[in-house]
Amino acid sequence: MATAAAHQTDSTAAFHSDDASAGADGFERAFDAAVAADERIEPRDWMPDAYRSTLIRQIAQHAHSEIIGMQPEANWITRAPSLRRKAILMAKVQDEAGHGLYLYSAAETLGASREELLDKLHSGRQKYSSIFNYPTLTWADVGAIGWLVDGAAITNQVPLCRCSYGPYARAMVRVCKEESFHQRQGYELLLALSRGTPEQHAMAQDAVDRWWWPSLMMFGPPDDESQHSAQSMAWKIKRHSNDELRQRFVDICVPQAESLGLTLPDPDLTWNEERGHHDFGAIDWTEFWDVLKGNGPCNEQRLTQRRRAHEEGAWVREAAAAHAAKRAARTARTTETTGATQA
Ligand code: BYC
Repeated sequence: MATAAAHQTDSTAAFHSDDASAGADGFERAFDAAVAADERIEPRDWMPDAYRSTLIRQIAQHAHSEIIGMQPEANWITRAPSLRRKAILMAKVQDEAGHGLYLYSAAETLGASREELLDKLHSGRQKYSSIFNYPTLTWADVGAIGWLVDGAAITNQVPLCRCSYGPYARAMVRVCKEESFHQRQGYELLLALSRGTPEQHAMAQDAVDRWWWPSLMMFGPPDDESQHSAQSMAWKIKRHSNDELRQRFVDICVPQAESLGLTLPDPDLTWNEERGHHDFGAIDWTEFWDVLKGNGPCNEQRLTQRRRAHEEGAWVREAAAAHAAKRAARTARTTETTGATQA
């Protein structure tokens, strides 16, 4: 049943129930009506095949991004400049693993197992965010990732809390709360560097110079080249277009950069009074598509490391499966004995 059951209209009630008499056309009409009425679609509700596959594609890519995203930051855990910074960074990287788990679980509700999705990631048949194919060269990169990458992620993901698919929307609520902490820690880290020695300030500026443009690419291709946006917005999976969210992010970052005492590396960045938004320079879309094709600075390293981590974790999965089987057998034996006694 949809969570918004109390608000269901008559036209969608059959679709949320097991009433097979509605027929295929009836189900489709009821699905469309439920989406139009802003009701949540739940795992056992009827849904078009393409809606299901679009969700699996987006949620899987999102989950993969979370777990691949652990790598560039984990690179700095052993070199964090203080125990406090190390503890914060470890907690953040663990959070990303948790986000991956919520998202793989959301995809499982659509019939895609975690094993199958990981296999697609490892064989290059599914994508992860372009942003994680760039290297983390200095400690300031940890700050730039928090401020810009997590900031872009929040801008993109807050509207996903209202996604039409219930399990994805609910996972996003918690993810966004945690991302807010991540964004703040990045901002605070960069502020400390920016107000530190001239060398620290320069390191913070260099990190922002390198991460700014790739962060803008996180929102995906421009609207006129975004193959999925129109349908995903009609289904209320996406609530805003790629360009709308990118613009929102730029408008948020400009005053924050001023407060940080850092500049954004775009000479064309100016306030446009008429539009009520900042104009910004041209994004290098050739670089974006090239990174998606596997030619970014770290694509190969990220996938190799991911495959290795998966192989090295095989014994954990085997042990967990053996433990689950043992518990299931014990429960079955107990039930048998209890059942026998009762009889
Ligand atoms: N990178 O038609 P479009 C994070 C692909 S991680 C790679 O506009 P859509 C975090 C797109 O998949 C942030 N590929 O697609 C973690 C499609 O190819 P396929 C991850 C991209 O889906 C750790 C093609 O380009 N967040 O938060 O309508 C530490 C055409 O694009 C990218 C999410 O995944 C890209 N940047 O819109 C810190 C959020 N952009 O699939 C932070 C959920 C596009 O047909 N995802 N492509 O082969 C979304 O909101 C949407 O999927 C996107 C793309 C806006 C990304």
